[in-house]
Amino acid sequence: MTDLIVCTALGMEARAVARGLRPAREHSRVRVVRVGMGPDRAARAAALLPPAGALAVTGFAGALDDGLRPGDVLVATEVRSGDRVWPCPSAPLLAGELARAGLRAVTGPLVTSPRVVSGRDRRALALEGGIAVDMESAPLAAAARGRPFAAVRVIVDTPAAPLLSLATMGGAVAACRTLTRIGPVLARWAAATGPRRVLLASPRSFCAGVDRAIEIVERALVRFGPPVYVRKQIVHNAHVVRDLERRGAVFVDDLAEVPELPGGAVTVFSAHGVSPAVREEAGRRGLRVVDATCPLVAKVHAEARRFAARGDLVVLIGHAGHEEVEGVLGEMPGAGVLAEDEAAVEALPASLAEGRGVACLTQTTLAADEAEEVAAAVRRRFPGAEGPRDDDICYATTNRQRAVRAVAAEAQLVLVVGSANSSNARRLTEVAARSGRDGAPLARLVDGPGDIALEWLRGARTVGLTASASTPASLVDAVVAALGGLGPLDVEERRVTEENVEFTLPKEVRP
Ligand code: 0JX
Ligand code: SF4
Repeated sequence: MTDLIVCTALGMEARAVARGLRPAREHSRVRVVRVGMGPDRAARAAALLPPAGALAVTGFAGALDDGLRPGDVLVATEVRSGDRVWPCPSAPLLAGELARAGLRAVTGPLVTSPRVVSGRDRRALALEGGIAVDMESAPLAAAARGRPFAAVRVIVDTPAAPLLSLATMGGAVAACRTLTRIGPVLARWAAATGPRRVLLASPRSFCAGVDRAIEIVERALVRFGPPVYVRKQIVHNAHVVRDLERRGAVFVDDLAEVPELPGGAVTVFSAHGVSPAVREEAGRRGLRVVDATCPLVAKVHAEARRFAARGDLVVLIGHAGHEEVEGVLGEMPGAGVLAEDEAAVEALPASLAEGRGVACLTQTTLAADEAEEVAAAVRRRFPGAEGPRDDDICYATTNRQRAVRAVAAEAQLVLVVGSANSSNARRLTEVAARSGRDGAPLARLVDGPGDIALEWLRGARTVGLTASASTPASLVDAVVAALGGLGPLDVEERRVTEENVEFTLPKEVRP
């Protein structure tokens, strides 16, 4: 059976994409089929197509959306014709891959029209929600009958530069070059198709501290109205931050960026906590603070103050520059030292501990196995050192690491959904990479489906999937949906424990 059939309307489109597919044709069965122009010819050709693992349609398209420019590559999230809609769930994967290939990829609904549209027709289709229009995709989408299907079109004309204008003719040459670059991406997409199993690690995604922190910002926006200032990212997730920004939150790196407002600007401290110096500055500035520090981070602060007050040297195991680490170190000036790894512990001068006890704390989001090795080094270096407590690394971090270990043992690929600046997301990825049974699985941190490289999926029949404590569950759903566009999915959950932790809200935003 053919692995991939790529359909185009015109001969020039077929030749352009075939050039790009040439290398792929050496090791897989790829056919380029010219179906002719218009839905009727495409439907007739579709009826004659041989069976194939995956079906794609490519070529030129017209923009309906004013935001699209000639040369943009539209990856259809769905193909519409009249009342019929064919979803194309793998669109985010393809769009991400095209973007990494250097193309300007956008996703959105593609409408198939029976004729070339212009003027009023174009506006009518735009009002129905389509962002681009072609004349062949719908009958081909219908012919796919549930097999992986993709429609990838290069925009050649726009509402401002309609078809057959001089500008459009010039654009056709550039569009052909773009089609050639789309070829290898379609080949990688086809190579990633096939049935697979997805093992969902559970627990995954938001912890109680993140739920609370986001709710605090949402409630502050409702109660006080925008703008609500937030010191640092409320949690380390780009999607959460973008969503709250849209709703009126203003994220600042430093309190100095918060303006003077009558009565004091409403300012939220992030889930990762702040040092006493930041609290003092907020007090001096008369800011109306709402503290979203996770109670479990606050507990580590309290331990730091207790150890420092009794005169101990306090070794904090954590990562330099992380906001939580800066906040905790700020609680114990002159008493706290940071150790990132065993070597850092060995390098601590013995004189630091002369005449005083030694205690040890950890950041809440470390890899439990690594942190234990560093803690053991602290105990070797300073016999009698107290701590860290088992629950310094919080319940959510521990549970997500246990769960990812369970799925990694069975998977060829583990996807961790989370942002690159999230400590717990990075630790989950590292834990997964160390947890394979027969050799480590490939473990990758992705912010969303668009970050998944198609080559990782090639041959990965079992994919483990988890998300950091700061990642919305909707992003995991988006990854599952996108993988579902590559073939039949069998989704199973691997639950290692139940979570039922809840925290109360601070009084400023309590109902
Ligand atoms: O970078 P971290 O893992 O500490 O933070 P993130 O990703 O925002 O996770 C939730 C907040 C955790 C605080 O302990
Ligand atoms: Fe709190 Fe743990 Fe979540 Fe951090 S990861 S916010 S410490 S529950």
